[in-house]
Amino acid sequence: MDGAPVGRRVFLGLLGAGAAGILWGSNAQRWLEQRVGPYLAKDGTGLSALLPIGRFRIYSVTGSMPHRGHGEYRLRVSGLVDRPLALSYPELRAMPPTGLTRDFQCVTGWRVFEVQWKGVRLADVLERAGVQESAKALRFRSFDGTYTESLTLKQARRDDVLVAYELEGEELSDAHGGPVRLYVAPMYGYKSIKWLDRIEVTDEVVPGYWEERGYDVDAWIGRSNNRDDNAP
Ligand SMILES: Nc1nc2c(c(=O)[nH]1)N[C@H]1C(S)=C(S)[C@@H](COP(=O)(O)O)O[C@H]1N2
Ligand SMILES: [Mo]
Repeated sequence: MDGAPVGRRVFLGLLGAGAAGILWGSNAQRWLEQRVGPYLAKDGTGLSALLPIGRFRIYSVTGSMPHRGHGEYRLRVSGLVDRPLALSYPELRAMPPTGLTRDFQCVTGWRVFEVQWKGVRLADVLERAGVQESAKALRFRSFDGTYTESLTLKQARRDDVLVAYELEGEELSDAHGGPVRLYVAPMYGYKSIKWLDRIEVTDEVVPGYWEERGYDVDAWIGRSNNRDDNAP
């Protein structure tokens, strides 16, 4: 854990700043996310960090806020592929974009209505890498060094699964997992890994960070984790 420890006073200060940000509008929101994001508060468990910024809560299991600039960013695709990739940010941007507007739901109960996402379809990235016959699943890694996620190949090829670089019409902030994160629209938020670093194409599903801690690997909204009450 290399996040800065946050004292109660600072935390309350951030809450106040967050509330003010809502009043100032989206520019202030963005400023807040970039500037005060590194001082994320840890909750009682020490596992997750959250702050009410904008309409989202900001989660980071490491309690830190990794940063990678557009210039140095690469999305690596390796494993059971014909052409391993290291896609730069401009290369991703040059691929055909897809926009999606959907509710964003965390399995713990909070929900953000009608969030606008933009990115490239994960299916297109996989197509570019040339997935081999024996492949069955994907393993995702974050440059926070800890978080992982998984999808079956069938899930990954859905039209509503994006390698996302924009949120609400703006480049993804560090807080929301920029410059590039996964966005798995039909599943709970924990599948949407932030600070996406690497995709490994594998022959079996390897459960991700929260899945090793009890959450369902198939995280369909409304159909998993005994949360049918949240069905859309
Ligand atoms: N790397 C990383 N990705 C992550 C998480 C995390 O802690 N670390 N939390 C997940 C969970 S549980 C949710 S609900 C969403 C929250 O996205 P947000 O922080 O942009 O609101 O990110 C998901 N992706
Ligand atoms: Mo979540």
